[in-house]
Amino acid sequence: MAEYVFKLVLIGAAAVGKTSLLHRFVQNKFSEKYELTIGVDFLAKTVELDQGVARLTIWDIGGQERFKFMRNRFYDGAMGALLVFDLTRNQTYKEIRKWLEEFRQFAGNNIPFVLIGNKADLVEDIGEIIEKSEAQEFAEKENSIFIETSAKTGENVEDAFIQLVRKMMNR
Ligand code: G3D
Ligand code: MG
Repeated sequence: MAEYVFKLVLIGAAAVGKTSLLHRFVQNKFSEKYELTIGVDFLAKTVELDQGVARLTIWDIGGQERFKFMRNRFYDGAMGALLVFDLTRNQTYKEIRKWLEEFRQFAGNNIPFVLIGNKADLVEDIGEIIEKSEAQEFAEKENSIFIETSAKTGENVEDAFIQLVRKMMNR
């Protein structure tokens, strides 16, 4: 079976749920109190698909501007990204272009990513703040896909990572 080694990065504004998604995917856990991510951290996980086995290292960064100086190390060798915004905060959606630009600048132009709208569990109460069709259109235009997730319930979390891994395998 083919074997792949991939570095992925989780990017997006502060408090959109990057650390929560990482822990949900790797440890199948959700906790209300992760430490604020300081600098860079990563977790490893191996996934087996029909196309082969992928050994993943998934890097998590604080969304805070003050960590800019760590960007080189963070993005170096990245082969895919989960670009995350918070479905309940429009400002985090507005920032995805900036994150995508930065990702492409540091990691390369044609590196696959998946656009994630996280905290889907809250949308029922709050209502749809970011139009799904708009996020979908944006993703398609950038040769990507849009997936709504909840790190809290686990909804679509594994699917989002797997879709990204498939994209990386198909490159
Ligand atoms: P970040 O790593 O992108 O900065 P975190 O984000 O994973 O630290 O999450 C920020 C806050 O959002 C945390 O709450 C976390 O519990 C919450 N959160 C993350 N994902 C979800 C989700 O899918 N649904 C809901 N309802 N909440 C989520 P606190 O209260 O610690 O700020
Ligand atoms: Mg974090």
